[in-house]
Amino acid sequence: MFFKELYETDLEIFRAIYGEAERQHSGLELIASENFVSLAVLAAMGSVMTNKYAEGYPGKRYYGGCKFVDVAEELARERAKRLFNVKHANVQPHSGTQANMAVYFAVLRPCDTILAMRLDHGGHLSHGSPVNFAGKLYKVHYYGVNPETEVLDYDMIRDLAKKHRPRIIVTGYSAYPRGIDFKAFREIADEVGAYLLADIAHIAGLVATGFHPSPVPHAHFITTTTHKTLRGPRGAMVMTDDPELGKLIDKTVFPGMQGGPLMHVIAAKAVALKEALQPSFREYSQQIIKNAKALAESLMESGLRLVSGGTDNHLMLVDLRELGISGKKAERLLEEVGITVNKNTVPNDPLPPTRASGIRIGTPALTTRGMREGEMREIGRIIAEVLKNPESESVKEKARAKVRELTEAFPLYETYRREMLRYLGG
Ligand code: DSN
Repeated sequence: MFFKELYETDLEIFRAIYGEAERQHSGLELIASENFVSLAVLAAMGSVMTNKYAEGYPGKRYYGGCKFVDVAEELARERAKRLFNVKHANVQPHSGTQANMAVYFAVLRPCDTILAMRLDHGGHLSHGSPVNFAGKLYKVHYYGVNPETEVLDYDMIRDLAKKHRPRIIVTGYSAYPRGIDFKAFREIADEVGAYLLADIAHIAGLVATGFHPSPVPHAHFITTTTHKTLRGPRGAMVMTDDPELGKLIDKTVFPGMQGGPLMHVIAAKAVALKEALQPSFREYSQQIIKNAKALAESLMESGLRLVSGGTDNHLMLVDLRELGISGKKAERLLEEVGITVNKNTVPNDPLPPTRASGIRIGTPALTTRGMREGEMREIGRIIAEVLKNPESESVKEKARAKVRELTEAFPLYETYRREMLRYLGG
């Protein structure tokens, strides 16, 4: 790392980065979409590959000097294909939304119909929210979870598909704690002649290691971010098992919607994908799920209600309505004791997303720190205590002390922080 140069050039940014490293170490990160990358991934991201223009694809660039960035992109593509057992991968999209945009632009025309999950039931903005480009360009119809069970209801989805005849059906969610039957989705898509897009951003690491069923070969398109359960740099990919659709995706990403790819990020994606191909990543994924189950049980034993009564993946949704506090307030209360979560709507939420009636909690980041079921049970008890006693300063004080104990026992980025602190005179 080049801390000396950063320190001498820009002390304000140096301090902000140090502050963030300390914040990550000294808090309990339970945002379901976040994780901690390895130093190897960090090194690739902070590399000279950021300097290189490489419009096009390996072997077919619009710039000279692409010999080494070609190596990086080829490795990323090959590793993605191997990890997900799929025939084609485009590793250039800068974000999950842009990956989804590539799929829509490849097969939809403006005003075509999308069928996707409602945002307040766990869908994503880019699946057709009216405030997102997808909702503005396309006609969107929504499905939701079953009101009784709070899980996907494939008969209901089939009826909606038959009624609205979408050109594409979107599955894969941002806040859904249960498994997805991709085969059932494909059958519905086939019945109405629709494409199927599986956005596996949240569950990619679990899919890659076999702890969630794979959308391959069922989905025509698979999109994922690379920074959630996959534990790579911030970015995304589009995959397909159909080589013809793969060509269409490549053309759509470049020159269709992006210019120069972020080659340093693509190099970091390659590193993360190599890490994900190791046996230790399989153990990691399994532990994410064990941890989520232990945390969910602890929260429920402490009297909190979870949407759908638990979790099968890396996340859970706490419905706060019985406690009489909003998601916004719960997020703030937990932040005060060093626990980071995000407010989240629950199905049919009476509150707007800016306040929301729930919080979303996920275990990928703390599992990376090495925490196991015992720590999860303790964290569940701390969360429940704080939320049930929102006005109690003594409860918060005790919670802060316990959070400190846990974070000190599982240090994060220790050498990185120590190295930075040397310049700050610590
Ligand atoms: N995918 C969202 C999340 O789950 O946090 C961010 O867009």
